[in-house]
Amino acid sequence: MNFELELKKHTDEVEEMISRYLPAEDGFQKTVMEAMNYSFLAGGKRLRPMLMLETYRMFGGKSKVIEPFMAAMEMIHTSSLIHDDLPAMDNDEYRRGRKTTHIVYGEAMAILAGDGLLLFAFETASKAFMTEPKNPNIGRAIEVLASKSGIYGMVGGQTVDVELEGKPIPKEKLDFIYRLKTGALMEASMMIGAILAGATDSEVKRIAQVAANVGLAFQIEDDILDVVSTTEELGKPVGSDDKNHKTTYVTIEGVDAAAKEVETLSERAVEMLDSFVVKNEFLTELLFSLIHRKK
Ligand code: GRG
Repeated sequence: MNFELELKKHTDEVEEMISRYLPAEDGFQKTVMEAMNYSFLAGGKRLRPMLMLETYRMFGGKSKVIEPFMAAMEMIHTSSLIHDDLPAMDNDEYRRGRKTTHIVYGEAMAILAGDGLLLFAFETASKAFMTEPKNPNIGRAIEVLASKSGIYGMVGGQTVDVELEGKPIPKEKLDFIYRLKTGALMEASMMIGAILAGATDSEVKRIAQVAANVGLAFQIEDDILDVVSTTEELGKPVGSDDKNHKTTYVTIEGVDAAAKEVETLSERAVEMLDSFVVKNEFLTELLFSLIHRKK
C-alpha cells in the first residue's frame, strides 16, 4: 500500500462527507454560522472522523448512518479548538494555518461559534435516526458522544489542565489530563464506529483501549511538536506550552524519552488492533503513521 496516497484519498473522502452537514450562512444570525464554518473549513487532519469511519468499516459497517456522527465529531473537536485558543485559555492567534476565530470574529462571536458547533453536533448526529431508523445502536452512540466530550471526558481533562497551569504536575496526573482532554474524543470516535456497526460490548471495550493508547500517544507527540516543529508546518504557533508555563511530557522527561513513549503506546495500540479477527489494513497503517507525524 502506498500509504501517503491512500491517506490523501481517505482525507478527501472524509472531507466531502463531513462538509455536507455544515449550516447554511443565512438569517439575521448568519455571523455565527460564518464563524462556525470558518474554523471548521480551515482544514485539519480530520483524524477523528477518519478513525470513526475506518473502525465502522472494520466491523463491517456499510451504511451512511456513520456520516452524521463523523461530522458531529469534527464539529465538537473544532468547537474545543476555538475555545482552547481564546484569550482566557491558550490565547493563540493561529490555528490550522489561519487566524483563530476570536481574532477574525471577536471574542464574543468565537464563544458563540464554539457553543453553536457543540450543539449543532448533536442536532447533526440525531439525523442518523432518519438515515437508518432500524439501527438499535444510535442512542448508545449519542450517549458516548456526549459523555466523552463532557465532564467525564474532554471538558473534565481541560478543567484539570487549566487548574494546574504553571504548576508542576506528577506524571500520573498528566496522564489523567491527556487521557481525558485528548484521548476521550479518540475513544468516542472508535467506539462509535464499532457501536454503529453492531460490535459486541466486549469489542467496544477493547476498541476503546486501542483508542486510549492512540490518544495518549497523540498528545505526547503534540508536546514534542510544540518544541521541535515550526509554525509553518503545524499551522499553529510553536512554543505555546512554554508561553503558558505548562508541564508536559517534554518538560518532565525530555524529547527523546517522550518520543520513545509515543512509539511504545502506538505499537501497543497496533498490537491490540491486530488481535481482532476483523481487520482494516488502512486503519493499522494510520495508527503506525501517527508515531512519526509531522503535524
Ligand atoms: C467546547 C466541548 C467544548 C470543550 C472546550 C477548550 C476545551 C474545552 C478543551 C480543549 C481540548 C483540546 C484542544 C485538547 C488538545 C487536543 C489536540 C491535540 C488538538 C489538536 O488536534 P489535531 O492535531 O488538530 O487533530 P487538527 O487541526 O488537525 O484537527
